[in-house]
Amino acid sequence: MRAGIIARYREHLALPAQEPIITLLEGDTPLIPVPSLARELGIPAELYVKWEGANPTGSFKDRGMTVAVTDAVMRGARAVLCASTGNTSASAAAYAARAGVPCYVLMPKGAVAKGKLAQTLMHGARVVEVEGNFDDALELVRQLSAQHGLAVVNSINPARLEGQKTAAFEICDALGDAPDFLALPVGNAGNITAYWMGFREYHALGKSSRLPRLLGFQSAGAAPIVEGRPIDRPETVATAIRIGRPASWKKAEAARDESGGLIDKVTDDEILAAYRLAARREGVFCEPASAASLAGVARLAREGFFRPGQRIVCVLTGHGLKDPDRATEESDDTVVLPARAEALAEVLLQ
Ligand code: AN7
Repeated sequence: MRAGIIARYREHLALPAQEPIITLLEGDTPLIPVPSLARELGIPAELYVKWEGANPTGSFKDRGMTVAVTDAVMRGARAVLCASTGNTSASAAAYAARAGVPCYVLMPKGAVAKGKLAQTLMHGARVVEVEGNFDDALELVRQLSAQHGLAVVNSINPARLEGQKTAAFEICDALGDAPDFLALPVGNAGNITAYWMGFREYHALGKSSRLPRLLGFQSAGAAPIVEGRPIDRPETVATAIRIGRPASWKKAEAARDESGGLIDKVTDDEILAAYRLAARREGVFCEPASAASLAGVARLAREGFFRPGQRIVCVLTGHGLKDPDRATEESDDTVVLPARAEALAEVLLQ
């Protein structure tokens, strides 16, 4: 039975005992072995995906949002506020609806996938499209919250990272230990920070015998950490990680260095190839940003990076249904036929 991450991991969360807990029974997502994908990508190691699209609003953000919104309600927040490329806002809007508090969202104008916008609006958030990018929107959020006492639920809120670290616990619980490598997309860099917190904490408690090396991947057109400088006009098909000034930049570098890992970039073409492959070979339909983790691992595999016997977990951070435009663009057209059996057989069975 799903219990939600607060009930399940309460003793590990820096959260005072409190009611009510605002939850949609997030977490407990599947860790799926993907041997066909491993074969196809020439990976000699065991490959798994952590399927975060199985969360209530279809992304990993729900793990952080249950803690952040519970905390905001406890503090008597008037409303919650976030900047978002779409998944944070979908999650914030859902948890705010459940808590009965207003949700205000600043989005980069015209740059959010349709499914995410639909979710955010459907849950009743007040959405403002900012004439700028995500980084501009987050800067506005910082200014606004300071002046008006609103609860910011972006990952600059430590409660978000507390919740998101539970994904690392689940992976260790499922495998019986930490994997050799954990690969994930990097945008605002909150998630890589949270995973590293989670793995370190489990290790310190003796619940795992070792620590994984973290492999973070940014889009080539939005790779500030890789380039070592902020990107003023980030561009990528992976709109979720179209971020030029990650808030947790330094913490992501620390996670990379302390774990002996790396943060690299992958091109849009590599991302889209991995996106299609996961859907077609394994039945796992993630969004483009999520496929950056697979694309990065595919690249490293080509360079002979992995060894037999190792275990790699790729975090698939969000569901493919969030970006229906990209999905249809990357797929074949449908066939239109008159409603007659002969015509059908001719097309399908030739
Ligand atoms: C699917 O929703 O920043 O490095 O505003 O939606 O922790 O930022 C989303 C980020 C990866 C990057 N995969 O995680 C937002 C937002 C998906 C995402 C990331 C995001 P971070």
